[in-house]
Amino acid sequence: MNLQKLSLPETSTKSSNTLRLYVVTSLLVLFLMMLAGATMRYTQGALIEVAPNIFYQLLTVHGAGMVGIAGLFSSSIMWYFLRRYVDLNTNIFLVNFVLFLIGVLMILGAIFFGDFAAAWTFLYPLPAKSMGVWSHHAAAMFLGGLLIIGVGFLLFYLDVTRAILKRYSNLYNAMGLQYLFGGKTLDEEHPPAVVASTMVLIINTLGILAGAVILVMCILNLYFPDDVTIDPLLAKNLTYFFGHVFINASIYMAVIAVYELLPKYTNRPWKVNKLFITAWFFSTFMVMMVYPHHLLMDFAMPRWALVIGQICSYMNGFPVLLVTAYGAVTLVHRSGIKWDLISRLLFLSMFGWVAGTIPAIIDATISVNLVMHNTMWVPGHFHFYLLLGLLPMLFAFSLFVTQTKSERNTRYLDEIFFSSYLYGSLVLIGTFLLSGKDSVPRRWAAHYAEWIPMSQIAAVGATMVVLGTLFFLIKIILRINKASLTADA
Ligand code: HEM
Ligand SMILES: [Cu+2]
Repeated sequence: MNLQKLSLPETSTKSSNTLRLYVVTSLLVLFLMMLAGATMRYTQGALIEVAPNIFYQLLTVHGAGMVGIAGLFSSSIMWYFLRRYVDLNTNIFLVNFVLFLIGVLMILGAIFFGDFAAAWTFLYPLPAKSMGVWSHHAAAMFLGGLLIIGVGFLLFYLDVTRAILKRYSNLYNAMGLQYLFGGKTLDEEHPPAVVASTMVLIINTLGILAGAVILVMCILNLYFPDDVTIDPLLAKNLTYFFGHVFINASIYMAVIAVYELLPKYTNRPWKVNKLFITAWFFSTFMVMMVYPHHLLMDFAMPRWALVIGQICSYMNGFPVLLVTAYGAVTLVHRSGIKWDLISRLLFLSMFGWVAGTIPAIIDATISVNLVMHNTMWVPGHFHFYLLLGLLPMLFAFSLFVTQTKSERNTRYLDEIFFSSYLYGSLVLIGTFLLSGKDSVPRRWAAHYAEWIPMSQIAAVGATMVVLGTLFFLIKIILRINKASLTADA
C-alpha cells in the first residue's frame, strides 16, 4: 500500500483544525437530530405532548439534518483518506464546511422561525401549498439553504476530480478499469479509496446537479407561479434521483473507513481484485438507475421505468456490499484481531449495511410496495442501514483519528455504551419494521391507541441509542484537542 502513497500530505494545523471542525460539528448535529427523532417517537407513543405542527417541523429538521450531516461527515472520511493518494485542497474542504453552516442556518430559520414543515424531500408542490402555515419566503429559505449546501459539495467534488485527474489522468484509470478491459496486469496496490471516491464523485455530482435544478425551479415557482410551472412527475423524478443518490453516496464515502482501518486491526492489507473493481463499476450505474423504486406507486410513470427500478434494486444492493462484507470477513477471519471499540464498530457496520439492505429490497418489490409504501416499514429499512451501517463507520473513524498515546482505559464503559447503542438501534428498527408490517402509516404526528405500545417500546430503544451516542460524543470531544488528528499518517 505504501507504494501508492504520496509523500505524506502536509499535516498542517489548518488541515487538522478543519477536520476537527468537521468531526465535532457532525457529532453534535447528529446528536441533536437524534433528540429530535426521539422526541417524535415519544410523541407517537403518547409519552409527551407535542403539537402536530411542531411534530412536522421536527420531522423536517430531522430528515434534512440527518441526511445533510451524513453527507458532510462522510465527506470528511473521504477527504481524510483520499488525500494520502491525491493532492486535495484544504481550503476548498473548508469552504464546503462554511457553505454547509450557512445552509443549515437558513434551514433552521425556515423551520423554527418560518414554521416550514414540508419534510426534507420538499416534494413539489407541497412547499408552495402550506395552507397558510408557512410563507413563500420560509419555503424559499429552506430550499435556498439546501441549494447552498449543494454548491459546497459540488465545489468539493470538483476539487476531488481535479486531484484525481492529476494523478491518474482519467477517471477510467482511477476506477481501475484498465485492469478489467485494457489487459493491463492488475495492480493489487491500487487503493480502494480511489476507486470508491471516483465512483462517488460521478454519482453525487450528477445527483446534486439534478437536485439543484429542481430546487431552483421550485424557488422560481414560489415567486412566479404563473410563469414557472413544473410537471409534478418530473419534479418527483429529479427530487428522488437527488435524494436517493445523495444518501447512498454517503455510505459509499464512509465505507472508505472500513477499507483503510480494518487492515490496521488485522495486519492484512485490503488488496483490490477484479471482482472488487467490477462491483464498483457496476454499482456506479446501478445506484443511479434504481431511484424509480421511490415512485412505484406513481401510476403515471412508464411501467418499464418501474420494472428497471425493481430489478436494479435487487442487483444494485449486492455487488459493492458483498465484495466489502466478504472482504471484511476474510480480512478478520483468523487474523487475531483485537476487538476494541473501533474494530467492533467497523465490523458492526458490515452487519448493519448487509442486514439493512434486506428490508430495503423487500420494499423495492412492486407488489410489496403497493402495501408497504408510506408505512413505518420505510423508516424501518433506512434507519437499519443508517444507524447500524453508516453511523458505526462514522463513529469508528472519529474515534480512530482522535486516538492519543496516553489514553485512559475505558473498556467497561465502552462495552456498556456500545451495547446500549447496538440493542437500542435494534429495538428502534424492529419497532419501525413491525409497525410497518401492521400497516401503521409513516409521518403521522398522532397515533391511534392500538399503535401506541409499539411507539413506546421504540421510545426506549431511541433513548438507548441517544445514550450510546452521547458516550461516543463525550469520549471524542474530551480528547479531540490533544489528538493531532493525523494519528497514523
Ligand atoms: C436516535 C436515533 C433516531 C431516532 C429516534 C429516529 C427517529 C425517527 C422518527 C420517529 C422518524 C419519523 C418516522 C415517521 O415517519 O413517523 C424518523 C424519520 C427519519 N429519520 Fe430518523 N431517527 C434516528 C436516527 C436517524 C439517523 C441516524 C438518520 C440518518 C443518518 C435518520 C434519518 C431519518 C430520515 C431521513 C427520516 C425521514 C424523514 C421524513 O419522513 O421526512 N434518523 N426518524
Ligand atoms: Cu432509493
